Formats: sequence, C-alpha cells, structure tokens
Amino acid sequence: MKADVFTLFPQWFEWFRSQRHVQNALALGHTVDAFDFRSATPLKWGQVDDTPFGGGAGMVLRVDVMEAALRERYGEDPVSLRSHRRVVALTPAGRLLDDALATELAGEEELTLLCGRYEGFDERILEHFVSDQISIGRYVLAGGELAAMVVLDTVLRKLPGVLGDDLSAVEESFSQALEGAPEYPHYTRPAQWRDWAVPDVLLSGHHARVEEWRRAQSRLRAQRPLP
Ligand code: 6GU
Repeated sequence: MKADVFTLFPQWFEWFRSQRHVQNALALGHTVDAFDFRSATPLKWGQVDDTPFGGGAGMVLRVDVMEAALRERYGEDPVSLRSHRRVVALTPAGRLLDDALATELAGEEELTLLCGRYEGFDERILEHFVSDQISIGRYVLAGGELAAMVVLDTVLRKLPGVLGDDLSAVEESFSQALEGAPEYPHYTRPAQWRDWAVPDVLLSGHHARVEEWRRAQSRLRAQRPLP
C-alpha cells in the first residue's frame, strides 16, 4: 500500500513511522508519506485557511490550497483523482471506522488521507476531491492527524507479513472470523497466581475443546459487553 497523508504537521508522522508494525510494513515495500500542504500553497505568507463566509468561529481550509497540494503530488486535476484512488478526508461526522472498513481500505493499492484542522474543510473539497469521509468516533479532535494515524494503524496491521503472525489479524475482536464479536480472553504463564487460576480447558491440550470454549466466550462477550 502507498499511503499519502496531507497535513500541516508532517513531522508527527515521523513518530508514527517508527512504530514496530509500521516499520515492518515499510520494510515490505509499503509507504507512508506525509505532505505539508502549506508547502504547496499558492498564497503569500504560507496561508492555508481563512475565516468562514457568513461569519462564525474558527478557520476553514481553503479549496485552492488543497487543489494545489494534490496537483503538485499527483500531477492531475484532483477532480479525476478520486475516480481511481481512495481520497479520504478525516472528519468527525464521517463514516465511522470499524473493522470492516479497515479491511476494505487494506485492499487498496493506494490511499490518500487529508487531515483538516480548526473548523475543517471548505465544503467544496469534500464535494469534489474526496471519495470518502471517515470519522474515528463521535467526538471532536483538534485535527485529523490522530485520526489518520488510527486509520493507518488498523489498516497496516492487516497487510500480509506486517504482524509477526498473520493469523493475529484474522481472529481478533470484531473480525469476520469471530462473526464481529469481541475476542475471547487470553492467558499466559503463570497458570496460577494468588488464587487466580487459568481456565482448565486451556491447559488440557485438547484443541477442539479450546476452540469451542473460545467461540463460546467470544459470543458471551458479544451479548454482555464489558463494563
Ligand atoms: Cl476524523 N477528525 C477530527 N477532527 N475529529 C474527529 C475525527 C476526525 N474523528 C473523530 N473525531
């Protein structure tokens, strides 16, 4: 996957890139590149946003600035870009990110993420340049950067070879393998700590029974969510 992030804070993504599973993805030939849309602005003084027409609080990212940044990177009219590449705007009111959406994005060869700040994007950016609007939850962050990292984190770990064991990403909470249910509980050594014992079935060496117990636990957690 070739992931491009457009942001006012490209240096934040240097930290993101240093994470182990992201490093693994990069070593496999995937890319995560951050572009500063301030560096492409056609405006004097590096301006990227402006006050909203009609008045009100905050600043709005300008459509001309976003167009210049996308044109510089892709050498084409951003209006046609979204017909052959997912161009995602991170917006609090967008489609909620879940495991199914992450799996869908992991199937893309190329991905563009646009991070807004302040009051967000000029509506014409969303209308004409963007194929998807994604939110990571119903609350407002100061900018889309952390949301972009959340999206990339969950997408990159699904790519083959990125986790130590590819099966880690198959049978986990909310996955298709568990029919969308939360994952079953895990235990490791010591088998006994204080008076807390590991469930006997996990020590039985009986694979089929372990499987059966895990499915049942997973289903139970789906019915009774954790407090
Ligand atoms: Cl994608 N962006 C911002 N600014 N806030 C958010 C969000 C995104 N998702 C939840 N809150």
